[in-house]
Amino acid sequence: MPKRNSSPDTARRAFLKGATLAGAAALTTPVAANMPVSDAPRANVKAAVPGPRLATVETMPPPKDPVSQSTSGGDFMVDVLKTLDIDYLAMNCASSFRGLHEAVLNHGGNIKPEILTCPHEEIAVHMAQGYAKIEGKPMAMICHGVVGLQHATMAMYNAWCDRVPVIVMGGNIIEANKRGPGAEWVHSAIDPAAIVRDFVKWDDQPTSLQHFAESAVRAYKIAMTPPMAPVMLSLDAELQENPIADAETLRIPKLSKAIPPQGDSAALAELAKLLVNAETPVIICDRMARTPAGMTQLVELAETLQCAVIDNAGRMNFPSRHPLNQSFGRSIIRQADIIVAMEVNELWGSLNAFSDRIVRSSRLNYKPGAKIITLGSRDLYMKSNYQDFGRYQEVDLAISGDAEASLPTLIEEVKRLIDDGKKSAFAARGKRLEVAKTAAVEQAKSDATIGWDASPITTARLCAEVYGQIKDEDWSMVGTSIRLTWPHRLWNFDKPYRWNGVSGGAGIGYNLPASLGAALANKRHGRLTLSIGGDGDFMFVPSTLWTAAHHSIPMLYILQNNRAYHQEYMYLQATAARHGRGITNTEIGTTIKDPNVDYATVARGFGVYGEGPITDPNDLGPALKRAIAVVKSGQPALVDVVTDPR
Ligand SMILES: Cc1ncc(C[n+]2csc(CCOP(=O)(O)OP(=O)(O)O)c2C)c(N)n1
Ligand SMILES: [Mg+2]
Repeated sequence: MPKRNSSPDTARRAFLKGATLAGAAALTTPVAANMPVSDAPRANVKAAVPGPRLATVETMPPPKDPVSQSTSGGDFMVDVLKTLDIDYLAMNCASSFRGLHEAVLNHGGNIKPEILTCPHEEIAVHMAQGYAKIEGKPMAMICHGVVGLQHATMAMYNAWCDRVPVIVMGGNIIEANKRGPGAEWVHSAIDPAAIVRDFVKWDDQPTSLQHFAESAVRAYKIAMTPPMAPVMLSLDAELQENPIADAETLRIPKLSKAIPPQGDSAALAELAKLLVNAETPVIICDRMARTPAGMTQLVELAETLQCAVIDNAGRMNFPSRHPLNQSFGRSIIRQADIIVAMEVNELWGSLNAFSDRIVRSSRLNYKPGAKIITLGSRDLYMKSNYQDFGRYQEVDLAISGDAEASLPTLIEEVKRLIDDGKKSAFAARGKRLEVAKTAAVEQAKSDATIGWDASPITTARLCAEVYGQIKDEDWSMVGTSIRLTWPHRLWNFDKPYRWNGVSGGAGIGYNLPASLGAALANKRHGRLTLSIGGDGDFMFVPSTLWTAAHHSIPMLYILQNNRAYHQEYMYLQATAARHGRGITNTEIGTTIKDPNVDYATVARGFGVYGEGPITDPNDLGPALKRAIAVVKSGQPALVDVVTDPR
């Protein structure tokens, strides 16, 4: 990478030199090449619109001179994307955006954006989700009319619930009289974004190139303003493919990113007072750290107060081994007199215990009378249909503002209020928390030895073996299978890129492609990317491995193969038990056996190094070592580990 394509004449592509570009970064010089215009790649109408109903298209006389135009709207669109510093365009190719696709290659030189070939639109969006969380900026994806968008939807939902920016684009043919019969009709819509409008932050369907420029810049700005989220632009195929009529009037507007808002300063001062005077303050955080500074600041606040931090791990918020990290000692929430929730999406779930085993019931998990304060952008953005906001939680003070942006002021206020008396009380509190933390880590290490030599391999042994192999590398753990908490209990997550959060919408099929997107972002930093994913998750999107091999994206993917959709298997068992009918039938529809999948062979089939299935725990270390050597050489590798369910 990047893969450059040969390109047609510069003259045709340099048309925009005359366009007025105010403020935006200067246009990147189009690719120089000496290919004569007549040798430029031609559209293959047959291939672009296959199917028996297209006889009319196929029997039409070939166009007289398909290269008579010297500009295309797609070229201008590419120039707009370049000013937005978009490195990648993930896609599954399609005729509805062939104009933009061709312009990316032949006008843009397949650089900024560079095309990522994805066998499924869900892979493309999930890659963008994983990438943005490491890189701190979005990538773009483009999909085919209504059908590609339908494939993209669940991943867009995950990214939306996860508050991650993705620039989604889709091809469409707006004018009915311009659509070819068959596919171009069934793939077009008057309002393509209708299907995703509930889970994008903004969308538009530009009807001119100037409109495109303004909407693309606006879309980027909206996507990147906290709370971040995907945005969607529908692109008319004619607008992409036709010559530019008005080059001299086109203008790419300046992008000015919105500065994330701090919470109200008086409210932050009030919060500081509550925190400093509290006996047992507890901070709960989820999608708090937007940038590496977020973690540093949260550490500073917690250390200043010597208070407990519960990290729900939606981002890399707080070092896992920090003495104040009490994420696996949540009973502290029951002792808290002040609870501060930072960028916690569903606070009710953190403050209440819920059971659905017999009847659906819940109970408070915090001390009655404890003061609850929220700090975050959650209250600033809400939609009605999809219920990702969770149950209503009563709070005492709701401070609206970006938590990371508010931390410096909060820290300053807290420091101002601390005297020597407080300092020594805080130090004693910190000592107690440190003792609890040390005990929790020792307990985790001891728990991890249970069934150490068992086969199938315990998930604890798996995680311990993996950590043994990576701990001296500059590693980045970018995903885990459902409910796998061992890494956070056992490993030292101490840098902002050590962890990349979770799916957001709990839509399975996230982990493999999102991990690959994160691996792409990590590649240029030379980090060792690894991820542990469930077999069920893998089965949705196995062809992600082909993209990994095709684009040489190094990633160690460890398949936690319990030969089941085990979470659902357990739910079904609990339900059958409750209904008093026994669990003998519960493997039906919940297991991935008979036949067992040979994932290493699947990986090799996609051109990826594969190890496994590993069933003997003693084989695990050597297999991981071999796979890591492959990853360090710049290629992806998969290790299939047959584990127990947990
Ligand atoms: C798109 C989608 N389909 C189905 C589910 C329901 N579901 C939740 S967990 C799960 C099992 C996932 O299997 P795997 O990745 O192997 O993890 P395991 O539960 O075995 O640890 C399923 C199917 C879901 N969350 N999302
Ligand atoms: Mg499984």
